[in-house]
Amino acid sequence: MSGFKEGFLWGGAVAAHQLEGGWQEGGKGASVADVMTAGAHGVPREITDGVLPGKNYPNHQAIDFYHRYKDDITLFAEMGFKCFRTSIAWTRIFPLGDERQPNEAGLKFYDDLFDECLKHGIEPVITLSHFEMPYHLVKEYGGWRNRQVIDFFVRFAKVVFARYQHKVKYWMTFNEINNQANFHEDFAPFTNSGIKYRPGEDREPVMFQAAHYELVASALAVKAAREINPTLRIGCMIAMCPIYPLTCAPDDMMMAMNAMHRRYWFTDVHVRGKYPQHLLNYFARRGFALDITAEDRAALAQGCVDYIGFSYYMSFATKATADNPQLDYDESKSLVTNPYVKQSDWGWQIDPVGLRYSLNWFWDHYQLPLFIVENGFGAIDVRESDGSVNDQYRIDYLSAHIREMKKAVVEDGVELMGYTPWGCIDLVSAGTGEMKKRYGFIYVDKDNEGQGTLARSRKKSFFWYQKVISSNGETL
Ligand code: P53
Repeated sequence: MSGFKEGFLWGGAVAAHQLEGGWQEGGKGASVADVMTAGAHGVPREITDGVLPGKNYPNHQAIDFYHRYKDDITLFAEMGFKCFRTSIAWTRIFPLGDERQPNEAGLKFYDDLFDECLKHGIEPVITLSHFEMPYHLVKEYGGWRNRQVIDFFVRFAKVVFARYQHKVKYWMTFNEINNQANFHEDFAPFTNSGIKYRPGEDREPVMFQAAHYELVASALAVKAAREINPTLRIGCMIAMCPIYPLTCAPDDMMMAMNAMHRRYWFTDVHVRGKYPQHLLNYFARRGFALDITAEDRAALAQGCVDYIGFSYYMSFATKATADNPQLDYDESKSLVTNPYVKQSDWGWQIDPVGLRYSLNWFWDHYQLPLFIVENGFGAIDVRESDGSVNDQYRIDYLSAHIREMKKAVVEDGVELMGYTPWGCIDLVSAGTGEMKKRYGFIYVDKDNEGQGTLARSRKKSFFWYQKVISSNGETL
């Protein structure tokens, strides 16, 4: 093969809460994203106890895609998108999360959105849960600490599979389910699982328990999808930051291997339907008594995913230290700077070769089709007086990554379904809540304080990506 296959899914990716806005329209309920304030690089987003007056909640309006999606999809079509990855806001369909009947106005919104995509020949690719679970489930049930949430999620999944089965073929269950491996910080436990830790709580077993319930819910959703319509394809979604050893010292290598175990075991369960032995041994060593039933194990075995969706932004590095004889990985402490790569303004290590490595790593481990559903460069854009944005740095980042992706396909023989760069239109950053951390090919006139006309304009990268798609990845 000399290049990307026919029908390769070029497109772009977003998530409902980061662009829709309309947070109370059409009967929508509040989600975890609606109680997070704006932060900045080094300033964490505040998670408030409900929506409080006087705070800045950037996701409430976001970029108003809820009202402007037709124009935005027209711009995606102009770039030549073959697919568009977004998520369904769970709170549009089940505003509280524990209702028996779905909200018709929310269902209708996504019918219209998907019809609009299909009209332009753009295939929707849909994530079920992308950092936006109903806040009511957090307050009343403790989020994914609670086994009952499995039933609520599976009900939601069945409703949307049945409703959209003829419009959406490719689905993913939980976005970046493995972010919560970083359980010492507050962001990932809350966005992944609606978990707020209590002071002094032993966080790690709580994370494993929540992740287990999500994995069971994911497996039950996969099974349900097959029963509803066997042509549906359901993937997992993993945040891939490969972890390199800082040196070739054997202990550094083992530290990196353990770190990979601790960040990527989620994929083993999604793909193989069972826990890897290293993790069961770790639970035993740490004395974690988790609620994992025989019924759960059967569900996991029957709900293995069809493909692996993953995000790739950066690689990590780690090293062994004398105070850690078991070489246990703690993401909040174990990472070191890689001296061989540069970083973005937000400290993300830029490593295109790491994408080729990641593709090979997934392929060697799992032999399932892969889908790069996020990749991109968050940067500060400057708009010239004529309105143009000369984002050559973004073009450089993306073209370097596509080159490595091509090597993985052409030279290494990895099976790759598609590529959807993140934030194809500027949107609210998940990690910081900022607008100024931009990823888009399309500029949106809005700043960190929420000021701006929300007008859309094409950046230099817009025209570049248009050529990438029309040449099927040959013109970079
Ligand atoms: P932002 C951390 C590490 C890698 C990906 O991130 C991450 C995160 C969380 O911040 O999230 C994914 O907006 C996520 C998107 C997110 C995107 O990467 O923090 O799936 O929702 O916007 C970029 O720059």
